[in-house]
Amino acid sequence: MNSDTATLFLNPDRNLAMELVRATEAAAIRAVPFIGRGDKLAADGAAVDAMRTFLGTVNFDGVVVIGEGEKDHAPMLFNGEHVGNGNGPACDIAVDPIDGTSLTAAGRQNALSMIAVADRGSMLDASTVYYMSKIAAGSEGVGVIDIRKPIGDNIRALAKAKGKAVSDITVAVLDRPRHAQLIDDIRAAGAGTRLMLDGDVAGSINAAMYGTRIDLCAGIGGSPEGVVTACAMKALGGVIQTILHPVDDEQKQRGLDAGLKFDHVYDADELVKSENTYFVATGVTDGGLVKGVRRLGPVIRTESIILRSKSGTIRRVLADHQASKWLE
Ligand code: VTB
Repeated sequence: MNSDTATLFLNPDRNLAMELVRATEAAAIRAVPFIGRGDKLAADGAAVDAMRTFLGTVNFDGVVVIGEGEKDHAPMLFNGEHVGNGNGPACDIAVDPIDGTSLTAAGRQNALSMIAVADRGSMLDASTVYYMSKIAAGSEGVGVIDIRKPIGDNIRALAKAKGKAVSDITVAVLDRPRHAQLIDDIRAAGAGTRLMLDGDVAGSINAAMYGTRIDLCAGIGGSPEGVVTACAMKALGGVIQTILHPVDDEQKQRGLDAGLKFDHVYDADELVKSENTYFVATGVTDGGLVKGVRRLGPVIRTESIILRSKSGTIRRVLADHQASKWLE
């Protein structure tokens, strides 16, 4: 047992994520009435309100680095807002009360409420550049995948590292027109795709966890989601590599002015400069990572996943909440 392990198990400290999960549970529960109702803003508003309320009970001093937007556009959980009760570690926090508001409004699967936390000042602020190209895999992909290489090379290298046939490799990709060539290249290499309407954070986590059907997650997705994914990858021992993808010269200039680098590979250590990361997510609707909120007689059942980089522990938490305490 090395000294770090001994320290952890001889002197266990608290797992902040065990408190944070109450905020994602609350957000998921409050989003339920809006599932399938066609109003993604109303769903998001209910989840934001619930998440912020419960974050106020958590013993930490969090600053929202990735939130609902700038203060003049987002009344709550705006970038720069302080959350938590102020007693405890100074942290950066990335919140997505609903990752997949369109999924929720449409009543589709894979909507999640999620939070990522790391030491104060450690999360990359890439808010000036909305998208980044990403590739993510589990521990077998560490030192094996390379975002600068063609997807076919990465598929073959990962298959070899995992001891799998290329034909058994599945790559999760957001189902977007911008990915048409990527999807063709994946299939031309002999692998299969798992097309996602939304949610490449869950896609990347599924690629990094054991026992899932996804081996790799690739494509262009949100920069905030890339930072959140990096927090999860550090807990899972997985790998993520990203390259910022500005949509126009104006956005690229804003990124340069913010000190961001282009044509540069941001890996997990650059996306979040901390070895003490937390990630929690609660299912809003059923999905590949966790089940959605269910009503079972007098209880409301939530399923959450809780990850922490220091221990590498992966927790799944089923919670039965007394419906009478949640429903007016
Ligand atoms: C991405 C992905 C997110 O929205 O940001 C996507 O990372 C947005 O892509 O998980 P488009 O702009 O092409 O719609 C999500 O899927 C959900 O927020």
